[in-house]
Amino acid sequence: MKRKTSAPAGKPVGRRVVLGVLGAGVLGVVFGPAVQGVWRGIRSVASQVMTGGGTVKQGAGGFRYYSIVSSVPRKDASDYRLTVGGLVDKPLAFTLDQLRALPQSAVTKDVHCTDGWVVDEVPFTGVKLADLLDAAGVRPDAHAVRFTCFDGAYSESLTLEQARRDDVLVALTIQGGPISHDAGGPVRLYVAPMYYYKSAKWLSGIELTAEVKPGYWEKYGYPIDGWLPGDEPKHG
Ligand SMILES: Nc1nc2c(c(=O)[nH]1)N[C@H]1C(S)=C(S)[C@@H](COP(=O)(O)O)O[C@H]1N2
Ligand SMILES: [Mo]
Repeated sequence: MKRKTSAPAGKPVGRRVVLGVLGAGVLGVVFGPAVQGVWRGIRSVASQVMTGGGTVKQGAGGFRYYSIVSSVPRKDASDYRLTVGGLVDKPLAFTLDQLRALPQSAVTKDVHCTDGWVVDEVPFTGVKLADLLDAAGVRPDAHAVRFTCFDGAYSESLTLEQARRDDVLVALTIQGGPISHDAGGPVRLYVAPMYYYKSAKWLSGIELTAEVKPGYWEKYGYPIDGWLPGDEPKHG
């Protein structure tokens, strides 16, 4: 899996630098023009926050390993559960085998982190999030979906319309194999049209809510809509 050379290579220079000290222009010089616009000002916020207690390290195949907590329990088919609850007619809980038995979809797209690294053409497979929402029966007063993780800390959210897209998966495989623990397995969210921070690792809960609840990084200034350039729907 090749890595785009426009992404910052090797050691993440400047990740520990306090963001407020650096203007967006300086960040642009340090990191190059790979990520533009709103992201240039807030990129690397994630890494700086995580040096406080979480982890950033070089991952496999061009990925970096991100976690906001220093250790995450391991789960497998024996103890993994995914709940679907909140504003639904029928709250559900799935084991890993039950998720594997549902119809699987494939999505392949470049993965982009707001920190500037990119992994080209990453194939994911899994269950369409929309299928799980339909199985639970979304109530009319639900307009958003909140995701929680068995790391006990991370959260993300989407509007219901975003969540129903065909390229949003509850992913069970990446690059042709099971999702490793470090990559957020056994089950992670994959929101293909958005920056990778929207793709919650170690997914354990899907909750239908009346309105969008800001996720973990949104508290640090990340936009709730993480559209990749060109993927933003015309109607907004
Ligand atoms: N639970 C959890 N999910 C997460 C994160 C995290 O720290 N914890 N980081 C996000 C960010 S910013 C990115 S870029 C990707 C990183 O995925 P990777 O560690 O598999 O490369 O996961 C996203 N999902
Ligand atoms: Mo990220």
